[in-house]
Amino acid sequence: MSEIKTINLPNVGDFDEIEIIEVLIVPNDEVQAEDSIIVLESDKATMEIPSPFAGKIQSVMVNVGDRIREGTAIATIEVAGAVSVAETPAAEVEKPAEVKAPVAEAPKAAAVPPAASKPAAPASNTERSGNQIHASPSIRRYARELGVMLDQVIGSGAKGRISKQDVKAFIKTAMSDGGRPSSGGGVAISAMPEIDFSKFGEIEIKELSRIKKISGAHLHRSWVNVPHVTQFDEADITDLEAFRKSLAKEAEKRGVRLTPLVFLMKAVASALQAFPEFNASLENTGERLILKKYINIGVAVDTPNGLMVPVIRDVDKKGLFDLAEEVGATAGRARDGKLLPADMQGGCFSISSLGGIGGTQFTPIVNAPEVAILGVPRAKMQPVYQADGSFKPRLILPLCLSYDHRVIDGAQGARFITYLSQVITDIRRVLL
Ligand code: CAO
Repeated sequence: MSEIKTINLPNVGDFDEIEIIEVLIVPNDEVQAEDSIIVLESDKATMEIPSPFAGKIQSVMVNVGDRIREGTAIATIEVAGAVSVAETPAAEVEKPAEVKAPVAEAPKAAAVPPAASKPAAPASNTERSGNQIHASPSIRRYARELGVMLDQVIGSGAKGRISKQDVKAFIKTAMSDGGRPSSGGGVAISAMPEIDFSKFGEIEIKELSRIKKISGAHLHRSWVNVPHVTQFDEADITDLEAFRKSLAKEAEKRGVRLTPLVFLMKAVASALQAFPEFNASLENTGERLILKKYINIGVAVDTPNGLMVPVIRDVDKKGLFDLAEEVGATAGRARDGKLLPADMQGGCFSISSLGGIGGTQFTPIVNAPEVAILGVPRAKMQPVYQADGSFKPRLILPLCLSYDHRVIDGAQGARFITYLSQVITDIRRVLL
């Protein structure tokens, strides 16, 4: 039995109102769940809003240029026996649906990649059916004004749809290919030469995922704009590991996995309270520091589509089990492509834990506009020299702290990581 449902704008982040730049549906259109129905643009990002249902569009209640807010009715849709993508009950259609990745600048307060959920598979020009170009009239006009041939632009949207950002990226590449310097926050970098690798052997071209493209641009911007220093240290986590293991049964009862990560988050929260300059962002003028009174920590999550950094809020106020539950659920949503842009905003500091995988050291890239990030490689048993001249096997965790040298000087960096190492070694210090 079919049912008429209203599609409302989900929560798309910290916007009061946001402008519609494209309406991609008309009445009688058949849409699949997750097909984009409108495109929104703020001064920081453009994002496609997907339909939470599969069905036939009955009416479209919005127009290009409208400014809409969370809850605004976008369209009605006839749904056959419907449950939304996010398995939203029929009565709760106004709940946030999955929002596709913003494709422009990172929102100022965003954690690493301002990317969101499951990306639409980008299609290259050659994959477009009959060389059909998917672009809205406004994008066509924009491209015409700039003299860009749209058939040369790779669209990153569903079915290769070309966005304004794709046109901008095309122009940037074209300028770099011409050997002219490209600006990256005031730094001129000459482009890498284009090489035909097929001259040397067989090759295959693989399009980067949308999330990789977005996070790549963000990481590059951070790498180029932030003068990085990485400071290394280690912590003896033998006692911490014994404590963690002693809690394993309780964790299991609560249905959560208590990994070293949540202890590290608590230790980092404690260090951020002790060293407020690490819980800060530098104003764009480079002249003032914005100190944050909340402690939100971004956790890098490895997903099939690329790196995402959802933010766990108020870490200082939460217990280990609650944090474990939240990290598990959030990492799951990241891997399923179900994060919203808001889930990746408002971070103060990030942790990149590769401990479950391996490695002895690495140099993480600061997740600007944050000013520091902790990289955590794998802990390993090591012989540790004792005062009585003997060696004892201890579990040693390496720590890698990268920071923005404009904000943090070397002595502060060393003090922070020493403090952090002490808290991790004796986690009771979190209580001090
Ligand atoms: N040393 C030794 N063992 C560790 C460890 C460490 N530092 N960190 C985790 N482990 C163990 C865990 O305890 C777990 O073992 P048990 O199940 O026996 O307890 C195992 O490794 C796997 O842990 P995990 O990785 O599944 O869980 P986590 O809480 O440590 O991490 C998450 C969660 C989401 C951070 C992780 O899954 C992930 O995605 N990591 C990759 C992050 C990344 O890509 N960073 C790079 C960003 S920069 O390019």
